[in-house]
Amino acid sequence: MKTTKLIWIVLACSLLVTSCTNTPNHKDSNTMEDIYTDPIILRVPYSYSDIELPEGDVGEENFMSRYIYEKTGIIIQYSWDAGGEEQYNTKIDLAIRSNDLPDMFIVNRKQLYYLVQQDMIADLSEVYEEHSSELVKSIYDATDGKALEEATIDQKLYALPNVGIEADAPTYLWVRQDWLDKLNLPEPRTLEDIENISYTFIHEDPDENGKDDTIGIPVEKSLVYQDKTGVFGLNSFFSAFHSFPQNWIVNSEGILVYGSIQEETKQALIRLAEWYEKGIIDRDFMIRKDASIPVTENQMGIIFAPWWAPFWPLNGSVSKDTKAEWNVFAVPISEQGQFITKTSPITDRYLVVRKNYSNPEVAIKLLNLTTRLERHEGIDDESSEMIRVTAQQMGIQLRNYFPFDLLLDDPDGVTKRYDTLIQAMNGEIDVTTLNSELEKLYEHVIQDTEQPKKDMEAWSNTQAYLLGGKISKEPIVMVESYNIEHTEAYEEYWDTLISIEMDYFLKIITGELPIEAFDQFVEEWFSSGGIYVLKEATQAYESQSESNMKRIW
Ligand SMILES: [Ca+2]
Repeated sequence: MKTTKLIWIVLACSLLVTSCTNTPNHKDSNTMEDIYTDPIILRVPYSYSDIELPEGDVGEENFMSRYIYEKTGIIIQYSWDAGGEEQYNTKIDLAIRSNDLPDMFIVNRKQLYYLVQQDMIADLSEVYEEHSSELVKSIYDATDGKALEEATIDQKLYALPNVGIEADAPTYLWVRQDWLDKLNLPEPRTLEDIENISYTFIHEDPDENGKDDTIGIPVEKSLVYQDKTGVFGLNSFFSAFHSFPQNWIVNSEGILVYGSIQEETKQALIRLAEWYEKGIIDRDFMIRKDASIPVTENQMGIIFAPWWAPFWPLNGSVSKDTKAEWNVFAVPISEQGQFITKTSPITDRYLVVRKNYSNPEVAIKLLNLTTRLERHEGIDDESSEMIRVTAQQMGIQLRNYFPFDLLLDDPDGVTKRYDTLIQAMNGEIDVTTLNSELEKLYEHVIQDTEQPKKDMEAWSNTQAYLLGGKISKEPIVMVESYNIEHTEAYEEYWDTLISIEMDYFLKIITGELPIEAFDQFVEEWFSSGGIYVLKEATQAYESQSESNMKRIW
């Protein structure tokens, strides 16, 4: 493909240690010179899952709100709360429909476009320029302007976007190394290798319990992840065929196409149907309530998952069976020998302020504050140290107490941590210079090396950052995926189109329909509104490339 970008992640990951260490002389950007003298009330919705507060704290009357008030003069009040992401989204949709908005809140991309269209949120262009900290600016700049561009509509910045981690894009293959060794199987590279390993695991009793109880590779019911990747998605299986279902990519002729209706996807489905028939993939994946249970029960030895799989679900496998040794591979490779992945969206969450709120700059001031805490920028003063200690005592990450869930992650964060840990282990850097987060990681690595699998948090951290960090440095061919969710036709037809697609794909995979049905699917896709979605997507893509050209010239 002409348009694919070859990104040697390896190159992007040198010279990293300095930014990971504390800079003692840095001005404490947290002691704001401009604390509001007349306190300002800010009503925010609060989304939590499993949050616990120290004794005496209730709702917004908590240590984080008191800290924010001390540092900024902003009084946080909860307009309502939601127990998790799904409920939060429903409640935000309701708030938007009834025009009863909190002062400041997080939305997804679709909600952002709608709010702008309805003129319901504030233009943050000026307050961003005026109030953003050097740190926040530098993180947005590190995305080559892409993050802010995503939140800019008609040259106005309507939101502060999050910044994701590059290492979150690929779906790797995690395999039981102890089973490979036991059965004398080579490390997987190609689709044939994976098929052979899965087949052998299923038929050769790798756990030696005398029972025929090992099953095939678990599969996510949606087959792939449209946006950010996750556990059990087959994204890398498809991309080995240069197929990108549920994604919009530019083909070798420079034309925007929908991945699901391409010939490459047909080829991938042919193979997947064969795998289903032979049991290479879990034959019960469509009726399985929770695919992580057989992983925990150690009934399977291969899963597709991102670098962070040791945090979940592999920790479950190892807690149950300490003999389990998981290894990770950047496979399957394509016929040309490349590991291919689509890009992950740089941003997918947006902090917005309702129109006519008296002080829209609070959004950027609070983001300055939370980002500084999250990044361990500068040395903590006493109250900053106190809130860290409190969160640690509760066993909950500090970020979960922030009044909004928006992180400016370091795009290179995973590989940077890997490099730093390796240097610390080799004695190449002084571990006392590490910030508290890295110090903790390093302690976990040492702990897990001395007493493997004794402490699961130490095991997860060690495996994710050493194995997952190392694999994230392997060369990857990145194929850019475009978002078209802001088009009207998308809004109107997408749900129908996706349900037609899933219906055909699942029936083809399970053999209920022959592969010839794929051509019928393509026709039906076009006639069910796909033609309009494609037309609007193409217009959006072309105007975007034009505006990109204008910027360059
Ligand atoms: Ca067995």
